[in-house]
Amino acid sequence: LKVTKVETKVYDGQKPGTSGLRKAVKVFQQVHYTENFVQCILSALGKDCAGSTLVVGGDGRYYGKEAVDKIIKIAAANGVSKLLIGQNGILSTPAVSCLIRKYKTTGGIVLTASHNPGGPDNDFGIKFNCSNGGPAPDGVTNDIYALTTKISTYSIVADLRCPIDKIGTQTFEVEGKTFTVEIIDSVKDYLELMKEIFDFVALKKLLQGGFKVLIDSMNGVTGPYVQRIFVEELGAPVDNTVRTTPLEDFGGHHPDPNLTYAADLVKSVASGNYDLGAAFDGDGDRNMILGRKAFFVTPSDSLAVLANHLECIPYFKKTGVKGYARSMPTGAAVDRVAAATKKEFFEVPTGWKYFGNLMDAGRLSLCGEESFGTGSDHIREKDGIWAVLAWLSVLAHTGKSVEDTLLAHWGTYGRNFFTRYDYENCASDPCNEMMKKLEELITSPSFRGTKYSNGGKTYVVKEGDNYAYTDPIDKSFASKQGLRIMFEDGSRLIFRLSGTGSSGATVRMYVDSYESDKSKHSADAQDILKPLVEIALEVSKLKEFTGRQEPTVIT
Ligand code: VG1
Ligand code: CO
Repeated sequence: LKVTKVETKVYDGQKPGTSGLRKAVKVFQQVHYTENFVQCILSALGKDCAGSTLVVGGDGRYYGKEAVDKIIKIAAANGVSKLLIGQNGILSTPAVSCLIRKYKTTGGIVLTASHNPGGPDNDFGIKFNCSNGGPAPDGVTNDIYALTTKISTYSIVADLRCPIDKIGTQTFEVEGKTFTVEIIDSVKDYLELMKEIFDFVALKKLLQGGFKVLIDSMNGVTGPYVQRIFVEELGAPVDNTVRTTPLEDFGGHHPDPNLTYAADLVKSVASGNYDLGAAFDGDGDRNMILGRKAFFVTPSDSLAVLANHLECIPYFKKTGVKGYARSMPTGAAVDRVAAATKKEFFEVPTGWKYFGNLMDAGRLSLCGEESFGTGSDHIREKDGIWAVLAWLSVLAHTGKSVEDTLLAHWGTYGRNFFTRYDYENCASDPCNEMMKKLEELITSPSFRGTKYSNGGKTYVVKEGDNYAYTDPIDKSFASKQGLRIMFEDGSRLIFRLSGTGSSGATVRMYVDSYESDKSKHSADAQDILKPLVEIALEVSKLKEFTGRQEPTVIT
């Protein structure tokens, strides 16, 4: 087979965001668009590209198979020696991370737009993960982006035909060199890892002893994983799992596990006889946990509860518990567990890539984000199925219900009330203007000490800034990671523009506030946080700038 060089032109805007390049499918379908980006990923590997092995797979969304085909042909032309590809292109994001680490590959290419809707009129995405299994750090994505602004040709083996529907190895002869493609079972290696981490005997006993779960894969990639792990291995009845067939358009839904987009699950768990409900996003790295009667566990609390119970998971008995971390906007509940257990604690910018160095350095065991992401150093991505198995391990060990676990946690540590308001798909210019004005206001010297009152509560500004982070391991610096307003009592308001949307701007407004008074712990977060929400809207003038009276989604 022969390599050909194809002339191409630069496409603007191939800049990876919080988690890879995410655009409308129609954008990726433009002539050479996908090819350009894939070529730049491989070019950015430099001398590590020739002879390398890469993992390839994604969440099964529309355009995934075409993208895999292009990657095979371009990888072959660039001297990659082997690709490990999930059958039919299916691999969850955590499974890719697992495979990269297990087979010590140079990296992997993940084809997903995560929680964004799929289908011909929706989104697609391409993300590169490095040899540690984690999303490429800013340094690498900046290199890839720089290459996309200069590209003039890409290399391809146009005549290579490689079906991806059957497990097995295929070899090709490309200009005298052997190129191998191994199509692998999408679930097997990930399942083996889960069996090393958790006590499957204990979990099976729980699920067969009357503890009922309802698990919703939202027609994303986790379906086959749920079937194999929860049904075949742990013996959950098959009708306790729903939407387990991966669909290219996720059934027309938004595959995002939260109270709004997983409303069907909430309804079923609220009215049914289930002890735990769970849902995952399109690529399987996010999770939502519900208790009986749909008692909602915020991701920030979920992280804190797991941190407080790691002794229930065999893996951590082996590795010990190193430290804890959360992204900056995440509610500060885990901070208290870290302090009480005298473990190291880190706050990092939004995006899982910022946890990787800490894990690689052996300083971080468990971390999470408010955006329904929870995970540990077993891989370098957040992991939805892992999170559910972790919760089941805790419940099997303590014999408590989800709700009682939370009440006990708040009783010990107090409760951090948290909410996030999303204003999706707003016009970009006014949002940028809002952020600019807000930054000027909150960083001006006179902002400190300002008093804001609402609903009978008064908050005094302690500090305001645009969050910046220096990685403790390699000293890399990330600036402009979100506007923070911190009050004297520890409450925080945070504003960010999303880095995962494919068009327009999405404003995220986060509110975190601590309450030690036990009598208030069962209150509704929206009631408790109302004064702070009003203050946030007032300070930012969000309604004026966005023209939106209400958020698109509240989580
Ligand atoms: C969002 C979340 C962030 C998460 C990212 C990727 O980013 O806020 O916490 O890491 O999505 O999640 P942003 O920039 O839109 O706020 V997912 O499940 O892609 O992989
Ligand atoms: Co995701």
